[in-house]
Amino acid sequence: MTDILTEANTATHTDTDTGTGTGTEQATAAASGAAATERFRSRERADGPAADTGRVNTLVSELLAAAHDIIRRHQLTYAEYDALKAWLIRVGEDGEWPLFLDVWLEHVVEEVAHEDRQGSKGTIEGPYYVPGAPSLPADATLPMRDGEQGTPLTFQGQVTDVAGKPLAGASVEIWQADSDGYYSQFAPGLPEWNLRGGITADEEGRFRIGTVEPAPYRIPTDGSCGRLIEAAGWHAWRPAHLHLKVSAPGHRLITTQLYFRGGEHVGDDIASAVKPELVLDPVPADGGEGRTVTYDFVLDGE
Ligand code: MBD
Ligand code: FE
Repeated sequence: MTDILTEANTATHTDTDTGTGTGTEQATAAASGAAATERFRSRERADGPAADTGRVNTLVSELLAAAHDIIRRHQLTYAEYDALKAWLIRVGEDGEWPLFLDVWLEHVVEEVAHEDRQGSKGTIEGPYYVPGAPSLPADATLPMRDGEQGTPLTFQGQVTDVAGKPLAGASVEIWQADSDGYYSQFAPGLPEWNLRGGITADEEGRFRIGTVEPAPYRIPTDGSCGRLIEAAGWHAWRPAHLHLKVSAPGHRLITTQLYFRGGEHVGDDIASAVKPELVLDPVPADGGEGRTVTYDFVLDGE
């Protein structure tokens, strides 16, 4: 079967495409997919209600009816049906279900889940969060390699409630890609907790985190999501971003991401996860190297 969506893709996400790289091993879609699938299976969601099995009939019936409608309107052929089947099988083999779902569906789930919030905006979590990162004090530097590449960034701010009351001891968890666009635990050659940390804010809810600016993230080109992107003629990029989970007892946890004004793909994120409120404006650091930015978080009450 000639397969428009599953033929081997010769382009790989290698060190040479992205700069200095993570070492001799190459990052592959299947390896990062397998890690993301494992991570998803062992995760527990700390926020939101449990799933309601009473909705399965309605939701799945409507999803299938939408698919039937597309098949009729576009006169789907057997060759296309077979390509779809082969591709769906490959997504599972590559472990890319977490990536596929988080890139193309999660943004709408997040929009629905959080439309009633008054406080800071959230956005999608994506496939690369790992709980249990090293605990850090309110003024700290994220774990990183000696000579970690990338523009140094000081990310600081305060966590308050919707009335502006500081939330003492709030938790600010951060995870991000490095300056080559790789996440620790999902690409080879990186220290386990590189650029991941759990900060406890001070008595006034303030924090100051030393890190480096991440690079934009490219969906692996050698897996099934990459094949889909190529066949559809889309681009494979997410803008550079910091991921955060901000929480305090008695308040709703926010999962969010922050982007950099003027950065590549801030205007056309493949994961549709940019909101205007989430774009940072860093300024050159006072008398130091790199840049500084202040961003405050407002948490809704429970
Ligand atoms: C990412 O880094 C990410 O944040 C999302 C949502 C999807 C793929 C890669
Ligand atoms: Fe990300």
